[in-house]
Amino acid sequence: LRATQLLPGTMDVPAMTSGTAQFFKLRILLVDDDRTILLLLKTMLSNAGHEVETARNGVEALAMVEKITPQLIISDWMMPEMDGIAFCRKLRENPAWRSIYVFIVTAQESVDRLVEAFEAGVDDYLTKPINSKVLGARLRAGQRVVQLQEELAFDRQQLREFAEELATSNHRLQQLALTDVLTGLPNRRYAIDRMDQEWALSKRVQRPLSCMMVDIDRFKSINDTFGHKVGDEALKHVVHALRSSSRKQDVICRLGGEEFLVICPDTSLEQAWQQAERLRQQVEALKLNTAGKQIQMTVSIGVSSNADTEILSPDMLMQQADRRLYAAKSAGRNRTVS
Ligand code: GH3
Ligand code: MG
Ligand code: MG
Ligand code: MG
Repeated sequence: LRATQLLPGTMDVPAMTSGTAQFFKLRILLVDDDRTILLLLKTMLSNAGHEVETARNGVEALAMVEKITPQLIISDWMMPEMDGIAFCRKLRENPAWRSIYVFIVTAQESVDRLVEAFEAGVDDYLTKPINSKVLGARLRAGQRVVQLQEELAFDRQQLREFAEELATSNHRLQQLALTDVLTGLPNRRYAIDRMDQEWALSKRVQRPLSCMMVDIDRFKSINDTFGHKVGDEALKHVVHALRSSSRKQDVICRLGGEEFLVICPDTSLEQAWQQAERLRQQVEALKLNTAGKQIQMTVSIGVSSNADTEILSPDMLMQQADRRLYAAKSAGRNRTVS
């Protein structure tokens, strides 16, 4: 009796897709307090190829939604504990469940009731007794919406991943553009930017900023004597000495060739000079051997500080250090001038 009441006419469900469109399998949740109706609908929809779960009331349904995240729900209106409308309102409170396509099944098609249902977040309704052709037709409409939504969500996810990849590779490119390949130190471009920043910071916190310009002495002759490869290794040893003689806050940059800039924030000229001397002595003490011969290396260093009232810009600070570096060269190399 119930079967005929529910499904007058035929039990077969029309194909879920029309034309050449591919069948789109739905994850469906059926909610009804009537076991017979649940079973009938479940059989029908499962036979049509869908994945179907059932719940006996709104509370059970919410738990099931949590568990399987259905794409489509067909819920009875009148149920004990939590009716279909209350269930739908609850469902829509969760943003993750906003896109679930919801049918409400009602006995009367009164305007007020339908308005109430749509206001609760229902997408479509079915009237009892459910006609299988009508169900099939409306299911297809719901399917279309679900499919479009999933395609959109997929595209959005793809876009998000693409944007992330782009940001990562952009960041890598930027780093690459600011890094010296041989030593891994920041390069001249970075040095100039960083110098500007440290200058501004030094003015703001009213602490001195110093810098040192370091150049390897007669490096060309090391290359000429031992070859470029050995020259590269020798250069790396100097970088190591630069690192070990510097403090955490110092910024060591390779300006080019065998010339380095060390930015020393919160450092007076005197402190920077002492640090430079430590570096100079470390390089002098380096024991490098190649092909049975010892490589003797030294550096010349020019030191400057913005505590000097004549230094009015980061550019002038670097120029001052450069002038003093060349003074150190002229004075015989392997020395620090401040
Ligand atoms: P000075 O004491 O006056 O600084 O003499 P110098 O020979 O060090 O100065 P110069 O500027 O004439 O030569 C620098 C040399 O450094 C020239 C170049 O062959 C060498 N050089 C620059 N970059 C590299 C590098 O990455 N690897 C190697 N092996 N040599 C380099
Ligand atoms: Mg009921
Ligand atoms: Mg040199
Ligand atoms: Mg040089």
